[in-house]
Amino acid sequence: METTNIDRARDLIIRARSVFVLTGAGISAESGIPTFRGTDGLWKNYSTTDLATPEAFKNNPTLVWEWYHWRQRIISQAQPNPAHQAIVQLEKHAERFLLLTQNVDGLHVRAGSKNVLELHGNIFRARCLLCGATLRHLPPDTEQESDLPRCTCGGLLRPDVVWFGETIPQDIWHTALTFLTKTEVAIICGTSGVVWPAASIPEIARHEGIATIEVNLEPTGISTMVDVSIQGKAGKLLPQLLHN
Ligand code: BV8
Ligand code: ZN
Repeated sequence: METTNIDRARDLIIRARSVFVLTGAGISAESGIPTFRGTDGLWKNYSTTDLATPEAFKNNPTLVWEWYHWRQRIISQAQPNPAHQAIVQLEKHAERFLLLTQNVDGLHVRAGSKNVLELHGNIFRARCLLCGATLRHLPPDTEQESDLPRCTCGGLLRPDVVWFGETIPQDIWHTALTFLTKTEVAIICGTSGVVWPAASIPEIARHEGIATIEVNLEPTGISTMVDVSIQGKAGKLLPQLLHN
């Protein structure tokens, strides 16, 4: 009987004592959260890259906070989906496990993942531009975005996420790469692979001779680079992959 890509991927995972997972917006799509580059990624005709920048916040903090509060409301109503849950099970079975997510929605932690690094920050955390304090921040009850969120010190708060043009947290990046170079299998799930430096992970894995598996709805720029590329919905495929 022909060995399917799922069989090959499942075999790689079962044999691995150490597993690295990289996720992107696609893993939260089945929780109803718009992806970044998909058709549903637009808000009031702004593209995400128009708004997720320091310049956008400097020019119009009210508009940027309105976008983040809109996203926070969608995420608060959302639930982790079977893809998030399958990764929780994988972590329980692997001897060594690390999940690096590009997502800021916090759904992996809500699903029960433990060893999670949030490369681009968290949408429910804000940071004070004046004193640097970080704190949990939820959207105002009313949709009116009259006042900008302020710190107790009076400073303006910004979302504690990494915007385009901002450097990623070097400690997180270093921890992720150190783990990656010592792992046997890297699963790359639900990312279009266009945002750097996360997009460099499949290349680094291949260079280190690590087996790479991609799970994505459609082919991406890394599909020809990985050892096994499986197309379909993460919520359906990951449970199949990870349940031996
Ligand atoms: C930095 C937080 C440098 C904010 C985000 C080198 C080359 C080219 C460009 C650059 C480069 N170096 C830096 C850049 C610029 C930039 C960049 O990469 N730009 C891109 C657009 C070209 N990178 C940066 O600015 C980064 N910083 O490198 O610093 C530097 C150095 C010194 C000094 C100063 C600076 C910082 C990037 C971080 C940006 N912040 N998020 C917020 O969320 O509000 S990125 C944002 O995109 C999200 O985090 C998102 O997760 C991430 C990546 O996108 P994806 O997750 O892949 O989502 P996308 O919608 O694209 O794709 C979804 C995928 O899922 C699709 O493939 C789809 O098919 C699939 N899918 C959908 N449904 C399903 C599914 N798959 C499975 N099942 C499904 N059901
Ligand atoms: Zn402050």
